[in-house]
Amino acid sequence: MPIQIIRNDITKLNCDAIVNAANSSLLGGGGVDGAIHRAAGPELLEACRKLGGCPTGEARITKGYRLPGKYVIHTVGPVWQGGGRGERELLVSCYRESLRLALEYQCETVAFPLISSGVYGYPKDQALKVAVDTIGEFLLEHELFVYLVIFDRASYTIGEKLFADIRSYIDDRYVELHGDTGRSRSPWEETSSLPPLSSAPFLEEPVVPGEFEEASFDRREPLPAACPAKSSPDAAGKERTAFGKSGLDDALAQIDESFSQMLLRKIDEKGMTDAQCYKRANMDRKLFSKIRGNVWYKPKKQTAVAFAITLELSLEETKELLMKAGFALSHSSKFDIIIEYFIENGNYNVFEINEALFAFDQSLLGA
Ligand code: AR6
Repeated sequence: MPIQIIRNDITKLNCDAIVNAANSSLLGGGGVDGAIHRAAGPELLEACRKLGGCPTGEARITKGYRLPGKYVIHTVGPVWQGGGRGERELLVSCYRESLRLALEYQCETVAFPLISSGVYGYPKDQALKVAVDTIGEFLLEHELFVYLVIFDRASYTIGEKLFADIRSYIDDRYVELHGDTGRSRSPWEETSSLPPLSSAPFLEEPVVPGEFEEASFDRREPLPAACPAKSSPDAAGKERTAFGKSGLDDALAQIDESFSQMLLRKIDEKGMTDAQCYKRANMDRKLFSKIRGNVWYKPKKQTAVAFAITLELSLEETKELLMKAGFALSHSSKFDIIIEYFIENGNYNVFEINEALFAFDQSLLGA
């Protein structure tokens, strides 16, 4: 199951559990701790008193009281002391222990703040990497939906060099595209052609009724007789012209491999199991079942790209897979150029790509 990075106030999220970056007394404080206690009401403090504190790197659970979610998992992150005092291990332990508690309490959705990255001073970029790596690793083995909640934009900074590299890569591709046509508009003036980041997972594009009437047919089976060519003799004549002698029926009978078929073929060729593939792609099992069960399934572009990345497809293969879902990679979109940048650099880490997409205000890959 996937991890999704969102920008939001954690107290507003309706998850089974939200995680609190507490201190070892568990008696409240500033930052996200203060916000959670304010939103949950005084009963939370009463419940915390009974827990008798919590050592650094461990976690405890209480109810959520007036919060939208059922539980609050309180974990105590390390105070940053330069990195040589076991801070990383303790922070990893905070995420693991919290996730373990969430599973024990049958939570399906959990939201984390960026633990230790505020008052406790853990450098934000490193705190983010620990969070993403640890949660990502845990989710390879367990079924949970995890939100990593970023409160302030500064928390989400990819390395300066990577940012500069991607930016100049985008500039170069843009110049390639717009260089000959008078004034070359900078990509930084445009508004994104993609939807803005949202606090909820993107909805998968449904199969449009009628558009994929043959959805349940295997492509090797003959297509159903209900073709538009039957509507009038005139229309039939036009289609014969467009498709040559054999007509529309024959053309459709030779329809190419679909997105779903190519995806499943590539998974086999790479020697992966379905589960390995959808988990690495940061994808939900249910969504993958839909794709597997419907030969004409039309995914969202982010989903298709996430699979291409997981399967470590070349740029050409990525374009082919996208084309089968009706998409292209163009130099008119920052999202597309960033994807191209990572593929060309042989970096197929979905989480790192998402960090870059986030930094450039683009939609993220995966669920
Ligand atoms: N939603 C999501 N994230 C938030 C919110 C919010 N409402 N408010 C702040 N953050 P911090 P720590 C982010 O200081 O570093 C407390 O006093 C914030 O931007 O809350 O682990 C405790 O009692 C930052 O990125 O926690 C402890 O004494 C992240 O949450 C101490 O602070 C964590 O910042 C714990 O320090």
